[in-house]
Amino acid sequence: MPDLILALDVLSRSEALRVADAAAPHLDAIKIGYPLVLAAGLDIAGPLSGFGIPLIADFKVADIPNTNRLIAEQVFAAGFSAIICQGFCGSDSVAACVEAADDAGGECYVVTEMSHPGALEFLSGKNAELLAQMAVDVGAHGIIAPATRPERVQTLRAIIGEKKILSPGVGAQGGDPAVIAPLIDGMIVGRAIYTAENPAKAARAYAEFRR
Ligand code: O7E
Repeated sequence: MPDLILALDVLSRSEALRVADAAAPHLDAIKIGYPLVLAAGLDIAGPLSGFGIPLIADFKVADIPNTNRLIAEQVFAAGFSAIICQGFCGSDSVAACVEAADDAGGECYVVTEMSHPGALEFLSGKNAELLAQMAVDVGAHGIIAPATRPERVQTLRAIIGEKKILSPGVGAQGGDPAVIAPLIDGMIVGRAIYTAENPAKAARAYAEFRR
């Protein structure tokens, strides 16, 4: 059963710290990305690190290897424990993020199939399976796979074996935590916690699905 990872896509420093403070006792990691970093600055990583749980950088890095490495080095220098990259740029681009993660003692996760309906146009089926195999081949620490499609998570699990699966799509996107929890290593939940009237209570409810 999985860790609970808060997707903290709020748009101010004060709101980020309010939600994180309430939910932190029930969390195993916090994931932040463009919404919060563009609104509040990368410096937000400092106070969020103060909650004592790992911070995951979700910039879905998707560039040439040199640029990916430069981005990944900035991420780890800012205090993050893990970075998320896209796989579709190819194995050399992903390897650049994996190497930067290894150098920093961190982790790199590769997006395979995404959770939204439009993912079915390009980022699913055989392509997702090729991305998962590539993530294994370049030594990534795990993949991102959709809580909205548990059967696809099972298919991708068969490819990656013991590597970790972090899975968004529970709650606001309709994924069922009871169904997906036994299949994954990390459950990513955003709006169902940070827009809740009582984020602590919401986080505690999702934490019930942890190991
Ligand atoms: O729907 P929510 O509010 O629970 O938020 C889900 C979070 O997961 C949000 O930050 C979104 O950007 C992210 N996400 C998906 O929803 N679907 C995906 O396929 C991939 C991600 C993601 O985070 O990728 C990297 C982990």
